[in-house]
Amino acid sequence: MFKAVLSLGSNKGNRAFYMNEAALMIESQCGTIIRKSPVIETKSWGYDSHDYLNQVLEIQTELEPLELLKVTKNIEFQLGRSPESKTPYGTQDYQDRTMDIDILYFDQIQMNTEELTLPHPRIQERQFILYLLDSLK
Ligand code: PH2
Ligand code: MG
Ligand code: MG
Repeated sequence: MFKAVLSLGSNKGNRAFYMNEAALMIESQCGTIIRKSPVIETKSWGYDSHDYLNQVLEIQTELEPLELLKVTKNIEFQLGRSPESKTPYGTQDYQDRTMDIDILYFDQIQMNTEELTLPHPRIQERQFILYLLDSLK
C-alpha cells in the first residue's frame, strides 16, 4: 500500500461539479482519500485565463505510480478534458480544463521520465499548491 498526494484543478464549465466528481472517481478507481484540503479559488497561474478551483488530496493506493497516472488521466478524460495539444518538448502551453489531476508526491519516490516526474517539478513555484499542502487535514 502506497501514499500519494494529488492536486485537482478545474477552470472550465461547472468547476464545482467536476471537483466533486473527480474526488468520487478517485475514491472508486484509485484508493481511499485519507486527507483533503479545502477547495479554494485561485488566479490562473502561468497564463491569463479564468480562475481555477484547486484542491489537494492524500490517498492510500495499491496502484504503482504509472498505473495511478494512467487511471487519473482516464478520469480527466471521462470528465471531458480535451486531449492536450502537442507542444515542443519542455515548452508550456496551458489550456483551460474541466479537470486536471497531477501527482505531486508518491511515497518517497523520485523519478524523472518523459511520462512522469516525481515529486511534481513545479510544487515550489506555485503558492496555491504550497498553501493547500499546508492545509491538508
Ligand atoms: N494548472 C496549470 C496552469 N495554471 N493555475 C491555477 N490557478 N491552478 C492550476 O491548477 C493550474 C494553473 C497547469 O496544470
Ligand atoms: Mg497541472
Ligand atoms: Mg496535469
